[in-house]
Amino acid sequence: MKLLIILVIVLAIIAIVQLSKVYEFTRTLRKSKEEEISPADNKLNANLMLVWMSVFFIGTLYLYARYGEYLPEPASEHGKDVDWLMGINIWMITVMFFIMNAMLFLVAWKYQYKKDRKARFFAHDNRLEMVWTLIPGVAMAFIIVFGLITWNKITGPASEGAMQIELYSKQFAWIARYPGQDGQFGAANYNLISTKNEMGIVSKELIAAKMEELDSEIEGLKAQLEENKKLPVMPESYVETLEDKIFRLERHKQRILDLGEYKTANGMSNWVTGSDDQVVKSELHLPVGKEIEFVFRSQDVIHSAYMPHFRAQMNTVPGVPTRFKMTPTITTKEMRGKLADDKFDYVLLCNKVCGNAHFNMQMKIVVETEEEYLAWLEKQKSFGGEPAQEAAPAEGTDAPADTTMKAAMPAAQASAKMTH
Ligand SMILES: [Cu+2]
Repeated sequence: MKLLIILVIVLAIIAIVQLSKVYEFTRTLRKSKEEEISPADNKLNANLMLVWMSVFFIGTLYLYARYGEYLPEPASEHGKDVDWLMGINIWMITVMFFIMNAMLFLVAWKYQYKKDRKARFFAHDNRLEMVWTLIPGVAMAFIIVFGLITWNKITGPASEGAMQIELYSKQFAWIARYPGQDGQFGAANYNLISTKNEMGIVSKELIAAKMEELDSEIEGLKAQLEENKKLPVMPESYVETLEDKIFRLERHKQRILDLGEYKTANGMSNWVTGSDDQVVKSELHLPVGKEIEFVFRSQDVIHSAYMPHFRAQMNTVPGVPTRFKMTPTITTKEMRGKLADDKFDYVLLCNKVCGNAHFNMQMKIVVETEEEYLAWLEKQKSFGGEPAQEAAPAEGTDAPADTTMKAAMPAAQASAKMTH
């Protein structure tokens, strides 16, 4: 098959070469020069400009009609502003597109070569300069000013009663965290990240667990070194690697101990506020009509939280928390009705090519009434593995911070004393 295609291509090239030779030969017979173009050819080319312009414009309009509306109406308050801005931008671009291209083709058609025509020459025209400086200038200023107003609305400080949800990104999944009954996220630190604590949440249990994990790893390595002392079989470089590993693990432990404890805004220890946080991996539930402040963190690379139906997007950057706020206005149920599609679901996507499973980094979003949302939230487990209500610490906990700490991690502290 391949051979056949190659054969066809080669034959076609030979045919074209032969045809052009025939053409050249007839021209020498007619004694016309190559650079001379007949008026008929000229006219044909000029008219083809008009034909091509029409095809181009009709094609563009068809694409607008076919793909112009690829998203349903915005399902968030600020989404209307974003759509309005987008609409204005598209209108401006479209009008300019048609004017510029019409000029391009019409000028080529109107000023086709005529023997007696002479071109007018002028070096400068102030009015023209004004027109093509002022119009784009004003249009740009308009777009930037209104764009910034909308941007500030989305990223400005959230109002008093706004609820917070943290979205945590990692290759290749989203994790949502709700702050629990105390309304505050527990502290998080990358030193605590493990397979059991993907978000690196700081709590007494999680610190103790991580310390235990590091201790057992160190013990294992030390045992290997002891064995080698009795019967030296390891190469020198491997011994050095193991010693270096132990040094790093000890340093990791020290960093966890250095995390420090402090009282948060409502007087609770930062070791404790995390224990009632609710971590959800399957679905992101949002109450309709309520302002939500999203806080974004990333574990590994830059991802981008994209919620197309809410016209919302924000990069998630390792080490730099980002945020925006939005108010959902249409529940999933209502949107299903509007679209006459009972399988419709809102979705959170990753919009930054972040690795080989990027395409599948998504999470279903469910927008529901406040009652439905609260009923769902109650069923979600707190980080300690308990239902939220039971795990919630007593209100206004004034437990002295250091006792919490000691009770929390006897094992951790004991091992810390041993090694430092
Ligand atoms: Cu991603």
